[in-house]
Amino acid sequence: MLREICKRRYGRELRDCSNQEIYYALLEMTKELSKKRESNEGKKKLYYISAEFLIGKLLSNNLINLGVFEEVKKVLEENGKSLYEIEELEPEPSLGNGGLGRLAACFLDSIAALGLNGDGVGLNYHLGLFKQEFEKNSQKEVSNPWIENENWLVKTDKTYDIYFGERKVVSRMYDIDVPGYENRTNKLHLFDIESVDESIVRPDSIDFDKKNIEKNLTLFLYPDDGDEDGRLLRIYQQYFMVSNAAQLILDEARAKGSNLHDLYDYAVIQINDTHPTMVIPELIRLLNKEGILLDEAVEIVAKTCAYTNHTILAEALEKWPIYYLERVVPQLLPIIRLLDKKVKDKYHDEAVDIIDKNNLVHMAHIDIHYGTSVNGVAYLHTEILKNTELNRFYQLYPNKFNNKTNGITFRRWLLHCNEELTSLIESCIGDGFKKDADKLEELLKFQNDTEVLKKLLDVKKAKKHQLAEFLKETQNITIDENAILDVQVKRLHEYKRQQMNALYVIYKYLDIKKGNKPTTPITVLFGAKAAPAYTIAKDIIHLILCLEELINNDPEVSPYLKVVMVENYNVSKAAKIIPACDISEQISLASKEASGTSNMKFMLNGAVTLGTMDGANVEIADLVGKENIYTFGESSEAVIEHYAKADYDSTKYYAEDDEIKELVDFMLKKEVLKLGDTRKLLDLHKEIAGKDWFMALLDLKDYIRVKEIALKEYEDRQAWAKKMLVNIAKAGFFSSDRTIAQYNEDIWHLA
Ligand code: 26V
Repeated sequence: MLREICKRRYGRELRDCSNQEIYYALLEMTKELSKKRESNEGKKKLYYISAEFLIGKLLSNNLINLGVFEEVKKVLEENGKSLYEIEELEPEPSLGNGGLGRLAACFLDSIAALGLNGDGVGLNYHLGLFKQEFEKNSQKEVSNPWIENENWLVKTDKTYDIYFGERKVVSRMYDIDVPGYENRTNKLHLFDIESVDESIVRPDSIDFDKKNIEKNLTLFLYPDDGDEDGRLLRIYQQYFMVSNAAQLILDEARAKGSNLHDLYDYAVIQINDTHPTMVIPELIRLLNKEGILLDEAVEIVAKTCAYTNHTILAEALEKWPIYYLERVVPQLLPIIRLLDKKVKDKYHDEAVDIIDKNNLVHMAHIDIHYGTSVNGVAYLHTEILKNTELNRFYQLYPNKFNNKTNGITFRRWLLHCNEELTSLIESCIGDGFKKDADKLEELLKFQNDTEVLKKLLDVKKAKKHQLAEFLKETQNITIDENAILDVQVKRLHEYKRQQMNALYVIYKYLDIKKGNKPTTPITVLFGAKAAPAYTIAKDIIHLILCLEELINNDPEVSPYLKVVMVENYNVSKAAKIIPACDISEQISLASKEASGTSNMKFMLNGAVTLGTMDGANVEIADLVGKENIYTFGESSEAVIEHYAKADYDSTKYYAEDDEIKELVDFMLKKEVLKLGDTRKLLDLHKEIAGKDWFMALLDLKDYIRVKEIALKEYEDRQAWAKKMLVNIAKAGFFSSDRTIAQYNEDIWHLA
C-alpha cells in the first residue's frame, strides 16, 4: 500500500522518495487504515473532557495499534529507509502541560484498546504550550506551531454556534482517530474556530493581543493569566470547550433515541480536573432550553458527570471571581446561582459553598456536589482528599469518593520506546504481556538467571548509547555512556524539588573537589519547563544551567560528574530518555505529588526509584519491596502536620547546619555568579534559605545519604540488575488498561 501511495503522490518508487515525502505517504496510509477500522459503538458513550491531551507523535504508535508496525519497518528497510529517521520529521503537538495531559492521552489509548465506546473532547490549540529555548542560561518561551498542511486532524462538517453573552462565534470540530491496540477505533474531538490568526503572536515570543477573542481563542494552551485579560481568555476557552462538548453530547444522545430525560443512559462525562467544570451548568441550561424543568435538569446532569481531582495544591484549585463569569458567560450565572442556593439551603456550611463570601466560584465544589463520583489518582492522594483537603465533602458524600491509581499505556512506554527490552521480555515469557500486563510477573522466575540479568544490563547500555547519540546531534551535549544516568524529568515546580536535586549536585561537586572520586561517573539529567510567570521555577532552571556550565567545564570534576538540562522536554524526548535511565528521581515533598506517572514509565523500563513516600511511589514501594527502591524523607503525615502547626523554619536548617549552609551558599560563589544573573541567584538563595515553602532543606540530608547508598549499590551490577528485573516484573499494575477497566467498572458502566 505504501508503495502505491508513493507512486500516486510522487510518481516515484518508495526508494527514490525523500524521508519527508515518505512521512506524508505514511500519514495518509495510517489515516486510511484507521478509517477502515470499525468504530466503537453502543448505547452509552464516555466523553472524556480535558483541556489537555498530550498525545505526542502518533505515527509509530498508530502503526503498532493497527498491527502493521513490523511490516512497515521492514518494507522501509528493504528500500533503504529508516522508520526512526522518518519519525523524527513528525511535528510534535504540544497539547498538554504535564502529567494530567499525558494521562488523558494514555487513557484514550487504553479506552480504545479495551474496545470501550469513549471519545476525548478538547481544543485544537494551534500553538499548544510554548516551546522552551535556553538563552544565557535561562528559559525563553517561543511559540510552537505544529499543524502542517498535512496532519492527523480530520476536518468534520460539525459546527456549533457558541455564545459569550451576545457575542457569537462558530466552532468547527476536528477529529483525530484513536485506533485501539488490535481493536476498534475511537476519536479525539478537538474544537476550533476558523478565524484564529497565528500572525497576531509577536515574533520570537508568546505575546499577543489577549482581547481579540476571534483571533486568539485557540492559539495557546494556558495563555498567560498574569493579567485580567489573560484570565478572562482562560474562561472563554473553557466555556468554548464545554459548550461544544455539551452540544455534541446532546446531539449524539438524541440521534440514538434519548428523550434527554434519560441522558445518563446514553452518556457519561469524565471531567478531567476543574477546567471542564462549566459543562455542568451548560448542560443544565441546554436541557432547560429543551423544556426540561430546572430541578430535573440538575438531577439528570448530576447522574451523568464524574470528576477527577489531580492536585491538592490550593493555588491550582480553580476559583473564578463571579464577575468574570458574568462578563464572559452571563447565561450560566442564573444556573450557577441556583446550584449555589441549593447547597446553601441544604448544608449551611460555608466550607462547601459554591460561591464564597468573597464572590469566588469554587469550580471543584460544583463538580463534587453535582456529580456521581469524585476520584483521586493514587491511593495516598485519595486518602489525603478524604481525610484533609476535601474532608467536609467526604462527610457529606462518602460513597462518591473513590481511588483510581493512574497508569500508563505499555504500547507507547514499552513496546514503542524500548523494542530491545520488549524482545528480551518476549524471549523470556512469550508475548502474553502485550495484552495482559500482569503477565510481566512471570519475569520473577529469572531473578537469579545470570544470563538474563546480563542481557538486561546490555539493553540498558544500548539505550544509553542511543540517547547519547541523540543528545549529541540535537543539543551538542556529550554524555558518558558508561556513567550512571540519574534522571529527573517533569514540570518544574518547587514541590517537585528540582532545587533539592541541584543542591545534591553541588554536594557531589564539592565532594569530588575534596578528592572523593566516584567509582563510576554520574550524569544528572534534568528536563523541565517552567510556567512563564513562575519566577522561582525559572530561577531554579537558571541555577541548574549555571551548574551545568560550571561543572561540565571543570576538568577536575567533569570526568566524574556531568549535569545535563535537556531543552524543551516533551513526549518524544521522554521516550528516548526514560529507557536509558538508571535512577528515577521522584523526590516531591510527601503529600504534594498526587500520583506521578513518569515514576511508572521509569520502573517499567528498568530504572530503580529514588523517592519520597508520595503519590504512586507508595504503591511502587509496596509492590517491589524495600530492597528494590530507595526511599527517604519525612512522611506525608509529618509534612501535613508541619503545615498545620506552621512549625517548619528553613532559616533554622540553613543557619544551624554548616553542611547545609555551605551547599545553599554555593549558588552565590563568585564562580557561579560569573556564569549567571546575580539577581536571579540572590532571589533563589533568599527563597530557599528564608522560606523554602516546599521544605527542600527538611529532607536534604536524608536525600544525600540515600542517594549515596544507591550509587554505591549500583556497583554490584548483578544485584542491581536483579532490582531492575523486579521493577519491570511488578510494573504490570501500572498499565492504564487496568486503570481504565476500574473506571469502567466503578464509574462509567459501559457495555
Ligand atoms: C492547574 C492549573 C492552574 C492554573 C494554571 C494552569 C494549570 C494547569 C494545570 C493545572 C492542574 C494541574 C494538575 C496536574 O497536572 N496534576 C498532575 O496530574 C497527574 C495525573 O493525574 C499526576 O500524576 C501528577 O501527580 C499531578 O501533579
